[in-house]
Amino acid sequence: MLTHYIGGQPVAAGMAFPVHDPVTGTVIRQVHQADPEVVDRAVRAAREAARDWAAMPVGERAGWMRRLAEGIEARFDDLVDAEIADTGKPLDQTRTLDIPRGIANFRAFAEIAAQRPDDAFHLSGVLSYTVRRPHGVIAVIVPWNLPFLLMTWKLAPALVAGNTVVVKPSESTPGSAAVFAEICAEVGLPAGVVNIIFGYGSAGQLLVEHPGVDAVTFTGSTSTGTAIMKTVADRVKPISFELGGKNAGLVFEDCDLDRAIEGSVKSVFTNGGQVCLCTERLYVQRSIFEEFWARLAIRAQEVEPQPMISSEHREKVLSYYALARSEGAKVLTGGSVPAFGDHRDSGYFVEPTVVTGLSEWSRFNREEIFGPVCHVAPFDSEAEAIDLANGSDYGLAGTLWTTNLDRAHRVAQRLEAGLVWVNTWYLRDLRTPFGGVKLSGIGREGGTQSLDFYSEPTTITIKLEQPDV
Ligand code: 6OD
Repeated sequence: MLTHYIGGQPVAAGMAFPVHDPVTGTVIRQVHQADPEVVDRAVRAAREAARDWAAMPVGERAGWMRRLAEGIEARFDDLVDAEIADTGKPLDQTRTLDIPRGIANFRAFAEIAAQRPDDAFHLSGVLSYTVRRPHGVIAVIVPWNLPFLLMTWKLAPALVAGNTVVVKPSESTPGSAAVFAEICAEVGLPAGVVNIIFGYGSAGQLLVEHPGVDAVTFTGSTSTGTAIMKTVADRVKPISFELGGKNAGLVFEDCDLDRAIEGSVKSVFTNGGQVCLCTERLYVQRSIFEEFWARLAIRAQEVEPQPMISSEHREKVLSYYALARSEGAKVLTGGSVPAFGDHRDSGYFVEPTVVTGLSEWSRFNREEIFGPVCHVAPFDSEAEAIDLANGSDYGLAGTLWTTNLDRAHRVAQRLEAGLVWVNTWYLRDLRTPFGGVKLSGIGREGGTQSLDFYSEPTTITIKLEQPDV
């Protein structure tokens, strides 16, 4: 039974809930659900630790971040196992992306924070400078699609900036967070600096509304984001939200076609399409449209199906497959449930799917699906491609496939998105701002932008006596 981690101790309290293996649908573990008492205990533990942690020089906190990175390295295989058990991710992806990014997150933010100068302004005998203070206690609400990557992406800057945290992982994916709790204890992180509570959305709700929580960081659906926003509005808590996406990929006739097809396969189907950055709308210049979709459909058939995180999520994705048909789409490949003839048939798989023929105003083309599926449509001009990409309520990521350098810059700068990739997808430099516009979120994390969110500046202004000269 997985227990909460509060004040440096395992805490077995609250009802039990089951976690299912998405590959087989069977129950793999039981976990304690945080009730109001558990949430309160976790926030109090974080508050008690906050003063000493904030008073520690940043260089020392950076040292703790490096120790956590080493702790992750030492428990690498356990983290891989826990992450795969909860998500059904491929081993290769887990070993090369999910867990290594945890190590990279702690190392990167240790460096960025330790090297960051304060601001100073001098003007006609007036000296102003800023000092940055942590907020105090941060609620970290983590989704199920990249559980370890996204938990550490938020924890590292929050902690190095001097905050203590209460983390609430998704109810579907508590495993790697539970191993991380053990790592915190193993490296000797001061008690109460990291607290981890488990449970459904109701536990997250109790956490964000707790008066002892000073700020909230959340990655997940736009609907949960708006609910959190309403909850924290009365106390004006700072929020950082990375929410949904309906990301467009633009494929120009001057692209390297092989590269564009392989890149699009990756951007549509990675993690079973369960990444907020995945492409769900592909627009292809008309002269190469037929060849592109035909080859994409063949490649989609070669993609190993991956399980959706839960039976509910699989039902949601399948409901969009049905919606596509009822809205008049032509299904180019997929559109159903794969039959393996083995234990996976009771799991949460759906077929990688490509459809075409829908209007831009169809629900299929407007709503985030979060599965291994995209719609392909032709365009005639660069201006039309930009309009199509921008014609969405979301604005997280865009991807361009072109060998024309001028076009790459021109189009990239006109896309209404927080992130644009050219001839690649999901290539990350952790120092860059990361986040979205419109319904895709509020604020940016990454590099110094994370440190800005996890702290507040105080400006100190001194009138200097002007010496007689
Ligand atoms: O790579 C990252 O830093 C990041 N924040 C990825 C988010 C993916 C959302 O599904």
